[in-house]
Amino acid sequence: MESMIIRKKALSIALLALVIVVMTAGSAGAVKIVVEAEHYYSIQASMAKVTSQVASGGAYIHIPLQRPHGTTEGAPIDSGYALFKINVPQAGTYNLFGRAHWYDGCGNSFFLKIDDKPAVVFGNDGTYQVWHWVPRQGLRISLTAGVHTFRFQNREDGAKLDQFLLTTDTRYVPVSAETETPQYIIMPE
Ligand SMILES: [Ca+2]
Repeated sequence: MESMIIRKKALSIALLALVIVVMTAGSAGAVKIVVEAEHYYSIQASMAKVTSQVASGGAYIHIPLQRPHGTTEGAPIDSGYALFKINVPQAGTYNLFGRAHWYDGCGNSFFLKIDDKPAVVFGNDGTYQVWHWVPRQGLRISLTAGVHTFRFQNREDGAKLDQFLLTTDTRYVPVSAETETPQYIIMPE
């Protein structure tokens, strides 16, 4: 009887130690994935790549400004998009940020569709005419290990994207342009 209790105690101590090891490994091995927006897998107009001295990697993608610029919250004029294939190294909760440049309050968002999930509005903040990371606290998403697709799609003309970033470190907030991590980015053959 007593040896049974001792064995149970030893087992629970071993389990606790295992939990601690797993938790420590998780926080120490935070994943950060940085993708240049111009390194898409595929692109469809009116989403377009632009070379630029002020963009990270010398390029960004955008929905070009229309003449006249759209000033109502109507449907997008086309379904232009850029599609990315990212090989996520470990399952977990990730925060997603985009380094964006918005024209104005009617040119400050994309639709973002991850895998087969419904598209969400990405951006729509009030910072215009300057590169900045959005959303401020990141978009919290759950990802399995393996390949996932990220589709930034036309919602408003005048919206630009330079990079996007995924991290399991939920306290991390990007400030300036980041160094790309090409090992996670799948490009066409
Ligand atoms: Ca870029």
